[in-house]
Amino acid sequence: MNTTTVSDLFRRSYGRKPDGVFSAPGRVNLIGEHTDYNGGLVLPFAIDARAHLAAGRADSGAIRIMSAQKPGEFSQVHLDDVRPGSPAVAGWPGYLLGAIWSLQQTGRPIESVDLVLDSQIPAGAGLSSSAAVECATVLAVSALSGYSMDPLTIARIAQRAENDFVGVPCGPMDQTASAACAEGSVLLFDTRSGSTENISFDPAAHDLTVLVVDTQVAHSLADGEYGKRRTSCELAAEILGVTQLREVTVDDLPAALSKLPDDELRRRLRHVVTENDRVESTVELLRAGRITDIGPLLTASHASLRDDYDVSCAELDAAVDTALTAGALGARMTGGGFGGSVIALVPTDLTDHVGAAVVSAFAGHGFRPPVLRRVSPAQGARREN
Ligand code: GAF
Repeated sequence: MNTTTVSDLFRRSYGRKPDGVFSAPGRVNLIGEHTDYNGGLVLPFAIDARAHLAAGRADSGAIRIMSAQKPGEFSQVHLDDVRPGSPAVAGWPGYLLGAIWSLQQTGRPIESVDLVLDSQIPAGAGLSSSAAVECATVLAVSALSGYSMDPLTIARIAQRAENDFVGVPCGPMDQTASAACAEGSVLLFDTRSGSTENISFDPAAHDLTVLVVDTQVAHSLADGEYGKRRTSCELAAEILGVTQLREVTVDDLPAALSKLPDDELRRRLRHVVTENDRVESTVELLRAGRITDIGPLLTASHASLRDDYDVSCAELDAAVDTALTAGALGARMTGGGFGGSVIALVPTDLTDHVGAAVVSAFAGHGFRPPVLRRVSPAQGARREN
């Protein structure tokens, strides 16, 4: 569905034209995983799958929400009931209502609004469908209320929705990618300083393709493992006497490792420190126009997430190993892990071959068939009309 069709659905649902159509993209993270809640570096790009939101001002005293993907479901919540934990906000509408609540928490009065959502980003695939919906909602409702907002403010409000309303303790990467990425670029986001820089990333110009393998293993950050990783990192930081693990450099690593009391904490630390270093190396290569050379860094990131951070799974490992054997220059899980998607950097003329090899390997393992997508770096959240 596109801007015109989401507008049509709005008109059919609410009997008038929307006041605006807005959209925000999903993302893949090229490299820099589980670093964003450690003050570290991340390097995501927005993908060309978006959540569209048609929005219109209303005077019903309520937020009314429909979704093209859930045609039978209609949500109507009085403005006074838009608060965390209210029975009225359960299920998928919670992402939109959470964004509106979070916007209210900034002190900006919000009026009632009618919304129609149409998202082409699969949920649970590790492609940040929820961040896209939150960012599109913040953008739409703030624009309709007359507030102009920069992308990083949108991202912060959207992240608060995820943390304090939906209840997922994520870091700032996904919402920042969805709000602030530029077409044809990866976003270097330093989560310690808050600085962002879009760096040119054009695989097609080098006859390369980024292939996403969605393992169809639905990941959930709410199930506790993600929170446990965060807690381990906070504990390691406390023992080392630093505010965040970002303060530990690769040079400091041997000494820091020797101060930690157990193997699990040591492996968590080693992942975070080496991953920040890999992001820096990747950025250097991209700035030098050497995109073809980043493959080994992607693959090393996967090994670290699998062996030190323990966030991979059999399907992710099979996708990475098969893609590499079939000719990918590098491959890694992307996002939180425990399922979700792999990205592989593949010479374009080998993309079909690599995809077929992964499908065949999944069948051989008895896994569900994966879903393959070619992705290109796309524009962050924007007003469509
Ligand atoms: C998920 C989280 F939402 C992000 O904040 C980030 O921590 C990521 O996992 C791991 O890099 O996508």
